[in-house]
Amino acid sequence: ASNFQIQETLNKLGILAVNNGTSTGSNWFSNGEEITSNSPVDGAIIAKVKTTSKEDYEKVMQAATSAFLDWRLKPAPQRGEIVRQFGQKLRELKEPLGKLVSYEMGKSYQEGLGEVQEMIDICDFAVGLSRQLHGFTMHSERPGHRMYEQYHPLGVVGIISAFNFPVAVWAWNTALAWICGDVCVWKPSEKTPLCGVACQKIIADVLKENNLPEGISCLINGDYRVGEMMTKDVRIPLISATGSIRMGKIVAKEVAGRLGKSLLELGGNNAIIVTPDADVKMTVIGAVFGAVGTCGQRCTSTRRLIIHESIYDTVVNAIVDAYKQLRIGNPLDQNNHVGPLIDTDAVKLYLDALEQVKTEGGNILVEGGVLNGDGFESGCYVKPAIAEAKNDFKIVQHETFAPILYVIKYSGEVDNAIALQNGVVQGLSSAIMTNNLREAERFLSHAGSDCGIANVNIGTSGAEIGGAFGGEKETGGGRESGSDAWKIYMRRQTNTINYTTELPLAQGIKFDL
Ligand code: UN1
Repeated sequence: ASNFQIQETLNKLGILAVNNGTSTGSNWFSNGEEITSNSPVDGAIIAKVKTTSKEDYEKVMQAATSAFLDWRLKPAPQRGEIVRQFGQKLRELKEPLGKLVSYEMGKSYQEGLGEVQEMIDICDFAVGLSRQLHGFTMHSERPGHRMYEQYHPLGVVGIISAFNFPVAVWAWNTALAWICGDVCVWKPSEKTPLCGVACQKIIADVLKENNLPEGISCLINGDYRVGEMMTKDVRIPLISATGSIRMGKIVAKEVAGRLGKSLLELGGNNAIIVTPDADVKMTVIGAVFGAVGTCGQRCTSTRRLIIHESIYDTVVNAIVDAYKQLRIGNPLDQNNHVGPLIDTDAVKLYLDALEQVKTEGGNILVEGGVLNGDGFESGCYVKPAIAEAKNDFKIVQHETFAPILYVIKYSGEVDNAIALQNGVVQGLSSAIMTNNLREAERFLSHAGSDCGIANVNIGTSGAEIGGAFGGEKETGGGRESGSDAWKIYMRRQTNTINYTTELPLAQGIKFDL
């Protein structure tokens, strides 16, 4: 049944239809070996997509670098108009694109739609920004001089994105990069190549309708070897990469080695602190959605709950009860809360983590396990699990991309909880549940959370696009999306202009000829 549905969805998106898994997806310049996209929903082959060979890559880069020469000359608000049209197309295609995300990646249909909504939102944000992109003006120490700074387009931006947000993370980068006057080359995850093809088709149509070169948006396909072509390429001044810490360290080194810029969004190990003054009902909703949403595969997923001993039993019991209500199954069926993991490799990592937490002395409160039988044929459906653990367990220190929640008890002051929350190498998202102003402000203070995102009375996931998104420490330090994240996509220039007939030197230096 879902195969039929996906056929219709692919047709609506205008990308090549499925023919029992034997047909190929759109090529978009590429002629390399084929990768197969399997749906974790039902295990079916959705399509095959050709990867990018060295020769293909060269063609893509030529298209991109030549498109940049035109694109950068277009006034920014006109670039914004193209992004506005792209956002409009996304509104029209929200349903099929959301469905494809759900079917190819496995997140719930609601979350698939939410992801497309994030794309639409960042387009709106970028359109407004295209009339700004402002620098500062400064007062010169010299009479009759003026100083200001301006931001210029950077060039080709390379984007490497992960399977878990197969469309939105690309849009956060491209919508901003485009209004900044850059062109983009995108390597989506090899686990979700069709989402990449679908997005490329949408923007390619917009560019064509406006008689603009397709090189403004380029797609390359394949695994890390294809990504490497970009990280090593001096023609790409900025690489924006989302994925594991391991991947980020390799990218950072490669790009820094040629003095390029990188924007890194790597792992999280996000915690919610639950203090004695927490609202238990809100805590349960925030923690459960944070831990099991997207089957625990968001960088912002809630991995740890740090609960005060005085309400530990109450909160833990309420959460364990809530887990009993969770329905696991086909994510396109809106009655289900939890869909599959991305693939069977992820299932293995999930099982290994559960083993390890037991070995290290953890106490399982909600048993995990792989589901089989009717509807679970893909082998990717697992039960969300909860384990009582210690923060310094090796497995708790590690980000497992799966629905495993570790509960950790703290006693005494909120500072003890903050120390536990900060006591990991990652620094993406964090939250505190409390109605106590002192605790909340302490958590947000210089002595509080060390993460890029710190929330009060909401969970760790579900960030809005208006804020800068990213994290500290091994999360990589990058910021994407809202606030002034656009600045990394541009080069800054300081300009000093003398409108007198004298040439005074700065710092009062005398130099008479
Ligand atoms: C990610 O998991 O890569 O805050 C990003 C959230 C989403 C973004 C997650 N808006 O959960």
